[in-house]
Amino acid sequence: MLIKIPVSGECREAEVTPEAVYLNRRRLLQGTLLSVAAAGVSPFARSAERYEGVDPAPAPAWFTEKLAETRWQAVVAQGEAITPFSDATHYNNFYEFGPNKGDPARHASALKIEPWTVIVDGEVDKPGRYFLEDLFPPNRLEERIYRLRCVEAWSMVIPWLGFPLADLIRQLQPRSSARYIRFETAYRPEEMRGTRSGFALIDWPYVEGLRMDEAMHPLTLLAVGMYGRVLPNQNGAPLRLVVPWKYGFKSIKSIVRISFVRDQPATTWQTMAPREYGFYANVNPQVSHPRWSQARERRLPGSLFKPNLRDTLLFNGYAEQVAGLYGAMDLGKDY
Ligand SMILES: Nc1nc2c(c(=O)[nH]1)N[C@H]1C(S)=C(S)[C@@H](COP(=O)(O)O)O[C@H]1N2
Ligand SMILES: [Mo]
Repeated sequence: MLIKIPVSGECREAEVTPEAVYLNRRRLLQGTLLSVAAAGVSPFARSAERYEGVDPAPAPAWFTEKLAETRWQAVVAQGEAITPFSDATHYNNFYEFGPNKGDPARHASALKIEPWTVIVDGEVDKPGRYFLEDLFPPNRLEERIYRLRCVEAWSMVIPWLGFPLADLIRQLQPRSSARYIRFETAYRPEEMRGTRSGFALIDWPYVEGLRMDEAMHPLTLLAVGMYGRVLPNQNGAPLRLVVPWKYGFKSIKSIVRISFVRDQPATTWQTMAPREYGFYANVNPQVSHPRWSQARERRLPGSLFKPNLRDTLLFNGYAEQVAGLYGAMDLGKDY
């Protein structure tokens, strides 16, 4: 099914490419000729080779098959560079593996991701325990380049591979009583050293949620890859949520359970510090965190001498697409 993502946030590949996308052109050309000759694969198929410095990593068959048909859909403002792969994979928040930005890259490989199952339950006609491969809508994967804005005031630009959450929701047939979706991350102390330490007052498993209309919005993605390859464990393999107009903590990683529920779910950060982190968590430069301003952000990579600051945009720059979801809401109150 074709979704049309309208308006100004959208731009064509050609507009992003020159200064923005870290393409390895020579390898791309060679790779294209080879794959066309060998297998008749679309010359526009994307793969890790298109990005500089990306280790392609062995991928399961379902991923490789889908990759050949991946559809490009860039949703990012013009002139913004894609964050280098090494930064996107070595500066992470994934508290299950430790509190420091380097911990996930060091420790997330302990997470066993094959086989992976996801429980679907609640107000839904097709509940069950699904293997990841069986959960996929029949559509192609799409590549989406989105800004990721953390509530800690740093940001990146990441090319995700995935499919719209809406496609999966339609397939699972929620009942009209389902007004919210609740997501749960794996909780495996054996494999997740951050959950073993006394650190963090986090009450595992990590939980996030969306209102149904937010979940159905065409920008909301379930990602299985990034930079043309499978998701690295530290980025939430094998299945994570990406909600680009909300602070990064909404984009829950390594999902093992999707529940359709009547009431707004209690989510991890909101439960821990309700005055600091709301359920909605829409990116908003005018609504400060109690301890810091959200008006600006540090675009990674940066350095002490060149912090690469930029203004934070309402809804992280996706206002035209998503502001309508919040028409009557007071964004200062429902932060
Ligand atoms: N399960 C889980 N999901 C999580 C987190 C986490 O600690 N645990 N951190 C969140 C936060 S705060 C951010 S900013 C993003 C970071 O995603 P990235 O590491 O892929 O950039 O993941 C989010 N998803
Ligand atoms: Mo974050």
